[in-house]
Amino acid sequence: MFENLGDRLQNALNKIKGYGKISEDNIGEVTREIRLALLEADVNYKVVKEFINNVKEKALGEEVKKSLKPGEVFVKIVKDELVDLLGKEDEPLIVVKPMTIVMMAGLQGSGKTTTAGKLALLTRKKHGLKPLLVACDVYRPAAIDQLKQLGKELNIEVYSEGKGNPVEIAKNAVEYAKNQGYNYVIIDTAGRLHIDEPLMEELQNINEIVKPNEILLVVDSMTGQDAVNVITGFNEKLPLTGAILTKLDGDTKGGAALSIRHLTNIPIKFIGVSEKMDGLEAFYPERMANRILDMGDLMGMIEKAEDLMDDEEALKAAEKMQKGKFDLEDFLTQLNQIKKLGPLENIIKMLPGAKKMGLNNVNIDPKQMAHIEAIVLSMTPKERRNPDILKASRKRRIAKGSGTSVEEVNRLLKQFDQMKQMMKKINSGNFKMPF
Ligand SMILES: Nc1nc2c(ncn2[C@@H]2O[C@H](COP(=O)(O)OP(=O)(O)OP(=O)(O)O)[C@@H](O)[C@H]2O)c(=O)[nH]1
Ligand SMILES: [Mg+2]
Repeated sequence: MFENLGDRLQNALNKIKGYGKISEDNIGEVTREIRLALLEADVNYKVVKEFINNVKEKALGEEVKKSLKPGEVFVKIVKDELVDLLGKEDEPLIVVKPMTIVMMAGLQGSGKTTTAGKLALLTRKKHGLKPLLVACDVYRPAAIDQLKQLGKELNIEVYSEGKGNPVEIAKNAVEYAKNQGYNYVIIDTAGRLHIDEPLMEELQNINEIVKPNEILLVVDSMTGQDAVNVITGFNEKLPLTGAILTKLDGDTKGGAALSIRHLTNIPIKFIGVSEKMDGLEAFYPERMANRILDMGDLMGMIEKAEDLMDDEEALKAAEKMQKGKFDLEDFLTQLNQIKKLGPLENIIKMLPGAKKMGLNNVNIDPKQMAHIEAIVLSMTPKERRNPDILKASRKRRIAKGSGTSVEEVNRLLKQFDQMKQMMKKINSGNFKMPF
């Protein structure tokens, strides 16, 4: 996500960090590089121009002159400007009313149907809402089945009348939702290759009749420069309340994201980061700017962990760690929790300075994780609680049982020991993060 842009911005900013003085002359090269980086990432040229002007104006202002570390203040200015571009304040991501109606809009293939499913799952899981999906794409033959399939997978009801008038279907669906106790109605609509009159009219009609609380524009982030036309086209015809950028997991330059807010003033609320139903993330401008500039996204990392981990288990483990009583039995529980987080690489990337430490491209071999788990599983509960009793013959048995070698068993035990030492250090307050 934004990797190329991030690299280039970081390179430009690294140069200026050490500057003792900032003047019109010496920031010329850096601002030129920032300008190119943004343009090459497909950020709209008007947006880039204003970005650079703002940065220059602030950089040559009084505050920077007075500062002892002007280079670092410059980096901060660029970061703040980036946050501004991405959306400034955090918006309420989910509108919650006694009955919320959401309409999805967007071009063909942008990800409306998939995102409708993801949103339904998220509102149920995170906000405890009762979502109902509504099939209003009556044109594409397989569209209704696609939504029904998602509904089945998620165990969320799909309201459908087959082919018919989308406006009527939407109206009936809201009635149905009220009667059945649903409180979050998500209307999936048809897409077109280009913005055309009949599509817009249909969406406007649905809007007039069911009066959605939210109209979310789904934008494929691979669209590049043209995204701006799509976004302004929809924005002129419909009172959009937010945008969702999909396919940010793909090979996208990201510029569309950096232009939406500035050109339309609608907030980006979510980003799609995988094809799977849990691949929808809340969009926070500040966190995204941090990620782009390799300043890490610790909040995101913690939230992700909190979402997936079992609170009670985590608390128990933390307590044991504090008391220095963490054993291999606990380690096994932790391994299982970590597995729930998905590929570890994705988590490590969110650390501040991950790129600088070369951690953005690490490959954690799932086989190695499996070996570790097999070794611990081949121990008896007594051995896990008390690894000191592991002498040569026991180690041989464990190696054989787990299909590994005695060296591997030894390595794991050594690593576990080191981990325990580190925990002790952390607990005694003698530990400093390496960044
Ligand atoms: N990798 C990735 N794929 C996505 C994401 N969102 C959607 N897709 C894929 O994009 C394709 C199109 O998604 P749909 O949800 O069918 O798009 P749509 O807007 O409903 O399309 P129409 O109904 O034809 O207008 C599907 O193959 C989805 O799996 C995402 O965030 N990441
Ligand atoms: Mg669809």
